[in-house]
Amino acid sequence: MRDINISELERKFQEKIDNDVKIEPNDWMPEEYRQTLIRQISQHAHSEIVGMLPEGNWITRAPNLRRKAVLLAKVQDEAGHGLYLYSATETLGADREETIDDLHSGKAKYSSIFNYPTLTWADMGAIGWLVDGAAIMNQVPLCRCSYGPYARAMVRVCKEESFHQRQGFEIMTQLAQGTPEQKAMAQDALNRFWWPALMMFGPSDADSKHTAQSVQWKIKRHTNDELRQQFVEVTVPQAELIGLTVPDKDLKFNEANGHYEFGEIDWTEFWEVVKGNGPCNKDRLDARRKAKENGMWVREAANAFAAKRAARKSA
Ligand code: FAQ
Repeated sequence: MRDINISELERKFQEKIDNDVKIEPNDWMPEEYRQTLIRQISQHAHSEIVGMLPEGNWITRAPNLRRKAVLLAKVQDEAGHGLYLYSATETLGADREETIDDLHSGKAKYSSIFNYPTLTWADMGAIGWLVDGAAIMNQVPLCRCSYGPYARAMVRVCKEESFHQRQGFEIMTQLAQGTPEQKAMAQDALNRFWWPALMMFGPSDADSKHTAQSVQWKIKRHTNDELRQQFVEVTVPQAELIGLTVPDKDLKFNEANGHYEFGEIDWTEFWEVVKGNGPCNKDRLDARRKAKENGMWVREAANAFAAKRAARKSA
């Protein structure tokens, strides 16, 4: 009897999804759908928070006041994105402290891209242009995700990411039009960030274990390879426009079908970084753990204040 009821609930749930009706926190949902969302949204939240570190590294060394103000605002935006996303996981019943502890223990994943170092100022341009550019390509379809709170959070996030992408492209444009040394610095940043940016879209469709189910549930609207291809289509002409060269000897425009073809991603490098063996994985987690320890007194003070106020109210 119970099985029949569950399959009826599942049928209605899938019917809603098929009709593009949003699933809201109090609606019935299959446990696997809930777990998939908690996994993806929490990894996304961790990426936003860890993603503050590579750019935070350059706030004190921005070349002028305007650049510094813009970078500071961008890094703060990323913190805001992380907070919306942690809140979205809470609507699914996840505990925020446990979610964050999973990041600090190394159990939870975050985007591979943030495990690469930011060596020069041009890296701020490359991150805005390529990393935020890839993030937008992935996140615009998430505005139509079947889960309401995630989809709505993505609307504002995408608007902000769009500003981030433009400020990065502006930095790259200026450097590419600058002195030969500045242009070389921009080219070097593109060389180092191009392939890791392509890896952000995740494993190839053949190796992606979650895509088929997530597409059926309309959590994902496109496959990893589809989004990666779109990113290449949009970004290669931008590089050409500012006189930079995409570091891929196999890249070519196929006149017959109107699409770019590009070289093979180094999947061994990708999985090594995902497993924790990238150039900065250890530094990134150490920095997050240290931030939690350093903020302990603030949380203790806030809790003590809240307890005192509650006691005063009930007296
Ligand atoms: N890095 O079966 P799939 C940003 C994992 S936000 C690390 O294809 P799925 C803003 C994946 O989790 C950037 N791990 O998985 C910003 C899974 O592991 P699991 C983050 C990766 O979920 C800009 C396994 O591989 N954006 O940049 C990666 O269907 C500048 C198998 O993969 C999001 O999180 C990777 N690149 O597709 C901030 C967007 N790729 O959980 C600061 C939302 C895959 O089974 C500065 N997420 N894995 O152990 C998504 O769209 C999806 O989760 C994908 C992966 C597309 C990332």
